[in-house]
Amino acid sequence: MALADWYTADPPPKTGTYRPFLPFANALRAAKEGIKLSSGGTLATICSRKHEIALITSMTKLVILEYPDPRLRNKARPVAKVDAAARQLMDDMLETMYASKGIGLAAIQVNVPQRIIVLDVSESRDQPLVFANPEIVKSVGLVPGEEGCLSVPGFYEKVKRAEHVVVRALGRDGKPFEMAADGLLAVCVQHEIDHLDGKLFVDYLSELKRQLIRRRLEKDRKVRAETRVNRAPVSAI
Ligand code: K1U
Ligand code: ZN
Repeated sequence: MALADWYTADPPPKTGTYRPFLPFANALRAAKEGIKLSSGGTLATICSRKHEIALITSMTKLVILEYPDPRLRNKARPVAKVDAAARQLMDDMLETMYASKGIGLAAIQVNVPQRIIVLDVSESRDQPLVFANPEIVKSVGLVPGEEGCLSVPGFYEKVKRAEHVVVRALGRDGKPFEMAADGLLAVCVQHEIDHLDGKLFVDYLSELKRQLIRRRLEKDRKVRAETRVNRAPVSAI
């Protein structure tokens, strides 16, 4: 999402002529959701009134590739340094994951071949986790669990994964850390690391199931593309 560039401290009056000012609405949401404001406040005129504003760090909702897009098979390269560009990518990925109602996302899914994954398996959706160069250094047990994938929309299948894992990675601050995971977190971490190696959960299914999923998604995409053409204004055809 192209988040607001501005935050206004004082909302414009709700008169009959007032129409929602999108950047303002987004900015309020951003502020509520805890997105950082820059310190440089200034003044702007909105609806003939002066408002205090401050810059907000902009974020972007990225496009998620869909199976069987061959770019999902690319292998991600290690992140050399967690710099500002890597942090921006992490933030954009989190934004994309939350907007898509996912619990994880790998950079490969947004066509960036870097070893970065983001997750939030909390019910409150307020515990983001960010991993650069994640590696599983310990795994114990093998259990089946239901999996979905934002790149394979609408399909949920059982896959066997390690029950407990320990992940080593660099955090958003570039510092190394280790985290033990089990339950949904363990499943999700393994699913996301697979993405970085060009692997999808459908690869654990039978050829027959994979084909069925691929055909359905290809058909859906065709229908969507035809609907877009039919709805396009005459001047655009
Ligand atoms: O990588 C992805 O595409 C995200 C994926 C992560 C994931 C979900 C479930 C098991 C393993 C990995 C999703 O977020 S799919 C959509 C979803 O929100 C979900 C699906 C099943 C259970 C819980 C959540
Ligand atoms: Zn996935």
